[in-house]
Amino acid sequence: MNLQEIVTKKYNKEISQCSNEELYFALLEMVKGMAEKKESNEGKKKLYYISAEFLIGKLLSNNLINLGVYDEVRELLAANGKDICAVEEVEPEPSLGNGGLGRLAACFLDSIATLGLNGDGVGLNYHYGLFKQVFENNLQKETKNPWIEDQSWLTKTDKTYDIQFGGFTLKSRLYDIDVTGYENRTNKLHLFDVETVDESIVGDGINFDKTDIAKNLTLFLYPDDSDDAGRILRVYQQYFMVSNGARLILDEAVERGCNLHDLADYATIQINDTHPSMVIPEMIRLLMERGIGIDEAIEIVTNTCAYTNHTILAEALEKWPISYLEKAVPQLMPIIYELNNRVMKKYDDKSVYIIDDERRVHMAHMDIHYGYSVNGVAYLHTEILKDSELNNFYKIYPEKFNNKTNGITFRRWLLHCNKNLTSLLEELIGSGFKKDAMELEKLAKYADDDAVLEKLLAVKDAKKVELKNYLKATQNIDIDENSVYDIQIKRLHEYKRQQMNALYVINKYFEIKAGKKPARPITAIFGAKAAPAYVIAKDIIHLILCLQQLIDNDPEVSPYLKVVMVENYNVTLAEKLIPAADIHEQISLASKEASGTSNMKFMLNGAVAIGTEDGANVEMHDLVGDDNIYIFGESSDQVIEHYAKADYVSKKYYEEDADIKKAVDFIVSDELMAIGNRENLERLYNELINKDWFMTLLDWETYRAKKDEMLADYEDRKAWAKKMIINISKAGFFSSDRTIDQYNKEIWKLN
Ligand code: 26V
Repeated sequence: MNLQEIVTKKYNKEISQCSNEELYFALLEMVKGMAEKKESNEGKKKLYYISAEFLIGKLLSNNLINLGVYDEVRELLAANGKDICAVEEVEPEPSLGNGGLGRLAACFLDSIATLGLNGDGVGLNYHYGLFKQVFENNLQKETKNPWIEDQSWLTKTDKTYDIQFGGFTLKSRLYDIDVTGYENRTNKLHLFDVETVDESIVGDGINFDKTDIAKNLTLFLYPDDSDDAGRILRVYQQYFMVSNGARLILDEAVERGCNLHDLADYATIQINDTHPSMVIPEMIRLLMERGIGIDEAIEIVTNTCAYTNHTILAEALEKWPISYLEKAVPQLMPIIYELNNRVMKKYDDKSVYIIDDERRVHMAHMDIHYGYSVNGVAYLHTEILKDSELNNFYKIYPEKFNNKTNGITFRRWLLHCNKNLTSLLEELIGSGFKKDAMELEKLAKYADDDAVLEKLLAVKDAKKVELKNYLKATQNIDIDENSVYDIQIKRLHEYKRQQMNALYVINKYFEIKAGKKPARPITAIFGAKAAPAYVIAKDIIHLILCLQQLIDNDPEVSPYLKVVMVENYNVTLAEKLIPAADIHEQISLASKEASGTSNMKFMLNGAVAIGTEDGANVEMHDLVGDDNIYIFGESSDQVIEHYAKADYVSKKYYEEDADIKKAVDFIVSDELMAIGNRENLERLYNELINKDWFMTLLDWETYRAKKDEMLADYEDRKAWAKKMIINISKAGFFSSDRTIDQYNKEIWKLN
C-alpha cells in the first residue's frame, strides 16, 4: 500500500489533514510492508551478531533512504504541506546502547544487509534503554527512556522459549526489527523480551527492585552495577540473551538441514565484547542435551564462535564471581569447570586460566580458548592486544588473532545526516561513492579548486546554522554561527579526557580576561552521559556545566568563548552535531581508546581532528598526512611504560607548570564554588592532583599548544577548506562496508 492508501485506511483522511504523529505511524506501516516484501539471503551459513547493545537511533529516515523512497516521500509530504523533518521529530529514539560498541553493532547490521550477507543481530529488548539524561542544578540525573509505543518498529513474533535460571523459569518472547540494506535485502534484529516484565516497578529516576528478576529483566540496559544485585542482574540478562540466541540458532540451522554435528557449516556467532560470552558454555550444554558428547560439543562450538575485544581497560573486562553464576545459572558451572580443567591440563600458566584464584570466571579467556577468532577493532588496538594485554594468549594461538578496523555506515552518517554535503559530492564526483565509499578519493583533485572549496565552506556554514537553530529550539541554547565549533561527544570517561578539554577552556577564559582575545569566538561543545555510579565522571559533567554558566554570565568573556554541554547526547543529536563541527576532539590517553568511531563520522563530514596517536586516529593520520590532522601527546608506548614503571606523578606537573596550576586551582575557586557544589569540585580537584590515573596533566601543555596552532590555522579559510576536503576524500576506508567485507572474508566466510 502506498502512503495515501495507508492514511485513508488508518485515519480516513488526506495526507494534508494528518498530524505529524499520524504521518509517522502511517510511514512506519508503509516501511514495514516494504521491508517484508524484500527477500532475505537464504544461504547455507548464517552469521549471528550477538550483542547486549544495538544503538540503532531513529529508523524512519534511514529505512526510507535504504528502501530508495526517501525523496519520493519527502516530495509527497511537501506537496501536501508537510515537512519530513517534522515527522522525523515525532519518532522516539531507543537508547539500547552505551556508546561506540552499541552504535558499531547498528552500523554493522546496516552493512551486513547492504552487502546482502546472510546475517542477523541478536540482543535484548530493553523497555527503558540505558537512561535519559537530564541536568538539574548542574548535575546529571537519570530518568527512564521509554521508546516502545503501541505501534513501533518491533514486530511481535510467536517464537517463545522457556529459559531456566537457578530456581525458576521465564518464558521469553522474540520481537524483530527489520534491518533494511541500502538498495538490497532486508535482515533482522532479533530482540528477546520476557513476558512478565513489569514497567510499574520503576520508581524515582531509574530505581527499581533489582532482585525481582521476572519483573525487571529487560527493563534497563546495564543497570547500575555498583552493587551485587545490579551485577547479578547483568548475569541474568546475559544468560537470557545467549540462551535464547543459542536456541534460535539451533532451530534455524536444523530448519536449513543441519544435523548439529555440522553446525559450524551453518552458523557463525560473533561475540560482541564479553557480554554474550556465556553463549559458549550454553551452546555446549544445548548440544549435549541433544545427544552430542562433550568433546565433540566443545569442538563444534569452538569452530562456531568468534570474539571481538573492544577495550583494554581492566575494569571493563568482565570477570564474574562463581558465586553469581552458581546462583543465576548453575547449569553452566559444570561446563565452565570442565572448560577450565582442560586449559589447566594443557597450560602451566595461571594467567591463561578461565577461573582465577579468587574464584572469578574470566569471560574473555573462555572466548579465546573456545573460539576460532579474536579480533581487535583498530590496528594499534590489535597490536596492543598481541604485544601486551593478551600476549600470553597470542603466544598460544597466534593464528586466532586478527584486526578489523571499525567502520561506520555512510547511509546514516553522510546520506541521511548531511544531505547538503551529499549533493555537493554528487555534483563533483557522481553518485558512485554511495555504493563504493573509496570513490571519495576522486575528491582529491578538487583540493586546490577555489570554487569547490568555497562551496564546501558554504555547506559547513549551512549545517552550523542548522545546529544553532536546533539547539535553540530543543534546548534553548544560543550559539554563534560565526564562531569555531569545537566538539567533543562521547561517553564521559576519564581516559577520554573531557577534563583536559575543560582545562583548556579555563585557560582560554584567563587569557580573555587578561585581554588576549581569540581571533574568532570559540564554541566548545560537549555531549556525554556518565555511568550512574561513576562518581568522577559525574563531577566532570558538573565542572563543565558550571563553566558554561559562569562564562554565559560574564560579559567580558562570553562574546569570545562559549561552553555548551548538550543534554541527553544520543544518536539523533550526533546527527546534528557532527555535520556542523569544525574541530573534533579525539584526545584519549594513548593506548586506551580501542578505536573510536565518532572520529570517522566527523572526518567524513569535513571536520578536522585534534587527537592523540590512539585507536583509529593512527590510521586516520596515516591516510590524511601531517597537514590535515593535529596530533599531540605521548605515544602509546610511552604511556604503557609510565604504567609499567609507575612513574607518572600528576602533582609534579601541577607544581612545575604555572598555567596548569592556575587552571586546576580554578576548579575550586570562589567563582566556581559560587555556582557549583563544593563536594563535587573538590573531589575532582583532588583526583587531578593526587591521582589522575589517565594522565590528564601529562599531555596538557602539548594539547594547548596544538589547539592554539589549530585555531590560528583555521583563520586561513582556504587552507582549512583544503584540509576538510582531504579528510573527506580519505574517509572511504572507514566505511563499515569495508569492515564487514573483511569480517566476512577473513572470519565468517559466508557463502
Ligand atoms: C566499559 C566499562 C564498563 C565498566 C566501567 C568502565 C567501563 C569502561 C569502558 C567500557 C567499554 C566497553 C567496551 C566499549 O564500549 N568499547 C568501545 O568500543 C568501540 C567500538 O569498537 C570503540 O570504538 C571504542 O574505542 C571502545 O571504547
